[in-house]
Amino acid sequence: MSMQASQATTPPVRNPHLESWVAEMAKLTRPDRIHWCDGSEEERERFTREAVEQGILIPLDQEKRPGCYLHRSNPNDVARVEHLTFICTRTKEEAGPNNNWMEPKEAYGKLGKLFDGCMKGRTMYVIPYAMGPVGSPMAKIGVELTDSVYVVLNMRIMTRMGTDALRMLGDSNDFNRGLHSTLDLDPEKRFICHFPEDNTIWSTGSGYGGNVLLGKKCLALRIGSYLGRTEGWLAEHMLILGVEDPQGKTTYVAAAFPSACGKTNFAMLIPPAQFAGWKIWTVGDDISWMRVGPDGRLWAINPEAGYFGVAPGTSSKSNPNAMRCVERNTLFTNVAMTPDGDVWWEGMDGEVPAELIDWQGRPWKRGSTEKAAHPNSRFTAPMSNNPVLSPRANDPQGVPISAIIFGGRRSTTVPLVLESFNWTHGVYLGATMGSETTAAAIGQVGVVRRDPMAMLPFCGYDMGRYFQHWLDMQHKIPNPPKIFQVNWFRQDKNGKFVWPGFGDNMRVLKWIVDRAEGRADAKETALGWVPADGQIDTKGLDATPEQVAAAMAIDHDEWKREFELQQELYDKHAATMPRALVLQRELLMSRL
Ligand code: GTP
Ligand code: SPV
Ligand code: MN
Repeated sequence: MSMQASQATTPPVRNPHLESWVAEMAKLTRPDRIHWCDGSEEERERFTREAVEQGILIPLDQEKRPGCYLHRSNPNDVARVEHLTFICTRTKEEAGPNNNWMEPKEAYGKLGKLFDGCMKGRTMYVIPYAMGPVGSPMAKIGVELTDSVYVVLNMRIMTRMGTDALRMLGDSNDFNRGLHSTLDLDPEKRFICHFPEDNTIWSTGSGYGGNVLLGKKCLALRIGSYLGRTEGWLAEHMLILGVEDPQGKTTYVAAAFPSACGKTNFAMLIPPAQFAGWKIWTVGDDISWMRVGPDGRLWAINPEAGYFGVAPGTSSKSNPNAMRCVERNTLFTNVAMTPDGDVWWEGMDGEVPAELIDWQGRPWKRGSTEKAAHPNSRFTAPMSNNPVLSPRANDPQGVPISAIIFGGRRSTTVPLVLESFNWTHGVYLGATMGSETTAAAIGQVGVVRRDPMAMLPFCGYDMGRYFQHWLDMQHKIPNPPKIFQVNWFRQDKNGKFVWPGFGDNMRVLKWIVDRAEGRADAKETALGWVPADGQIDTKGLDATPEQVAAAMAIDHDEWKREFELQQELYDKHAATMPRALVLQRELLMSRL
């Protein structure tokens, strides 16, 4: 490590492959200091203190929110940047029409120039981390090199970070190599580049969430999906939850909803009062890695250790468990601050405060037309804060999945719940899913786009091949989960949600679990199986029978239009779209 050696802490576990790569990256970026993170409490305290001194973190009232801090990102840097995200494979075909592609040599050259000397005067933090429970055969190791202490503190919550991860790696060369620099946060220098063939990620010019916490979307989903295809498993944008029935039997479900479409809420759901004895346990709220177990079932782990959750809309009414998660040891990004040092966002409990400091640090008054918190403001909370954390969340084997759910945000057309006729039809339902865009990514909000399996921004290779991989998985899973589709977001003519959602989604989930266990009735429609009359328990539901009917309605004219909308997906992926999915679409048309 030549000139840096005297200013570097020593790695707590030695690994020559890792050390030579760190030295090489240090030669490129030229930091003043290199710090090997051990993940200790002492280290967290020190970095938190330094981040406060530098104005990167703002302490909140430590009595109201012990261990909690606020971070304000650059206003030009508040969400994922899909147009600046690249898959850098040898051929463009490998990345597919769903991804931006850059030739690997060009990408290394372009970002190499940006990285050249960029850490002068700064510290390079070496963050070893594990995605997945310690000791899990499904876990993967990554190492992120970054010049952002905010990234270090977030990665410490979101992953198993530090010496434990290094011990898991041992002297192996099999780890994801992540390099990140905020540079000067110039959007012109912002690139998120993935090199799946090298198990490498380079990220420049951003300091926000999915762009820079490289274990999350970059490794666990984009690189993960690529590895999953070659190694025969699935990396998905899915929550994982356990449904415990009154007899104490727990059934596990995984559900893919696009960004900001309800995964965290569903994963922490509290059933309505009359569901006595039913309980939901959170395994994960964003990502699921699934493999076939020795029993022929699909087994899932949550590779993460924390929640990077959407703040707006979170309240003790919509998601009481999330409110408990953020009571302590939580980092808030781009929320508003109250005059007494607490946090606030649109949709939180109680009266809107008369005065606030908005997410950009400006004074804000009640009645202002501008939002006080950014629509994509978030909390980073350790999963150990979750009162309904599944006792199996740290199980190295994961949990067996009985049902897979796909769900989009659709104000029209898509009914409350459907069960697929079979696996291939289920893959078709997931593949053709549409959803209205949200603030989780930069761009227009509220426009319907195809978001296959909620993976459009996260699939690290050609989407047609990804569909084929899903179809192929059927032959590898002797006891496959059943596949369902849901939509919580249908609206009436006045733009009001017809289905109350949140805790009441239990009513739909119960039917799904009962179907998976073979104990509920369904009726056939052109789209799939739907609950037979009376199968969705509406006792105590705050909705009229007309609203429930509107949520479940299937309108053939709307579906003929939907059928046309799907054409875009089929055209875009014509080169690799599996025949089986073309056939599924033709079958739907003939049923309609
Ligand atoms: P990412 O972290 O971006 O992947 O998002 P997520 O899928 O975990 O979304 P989250 O649960 O944070 O929900 C996003 C927004 O949807 C929040 O503002 C919620 O209040 C809202 N939401 C969640 N569930 C429901 C529901 O059942 N009905 C309605 N109407 N809104 C919901
Ligand atoms: C998402 O956008 O799906 C997220 C947030 O979960 S981020 O980590 O920023 O991608
Ligand atoms: Mn997500």
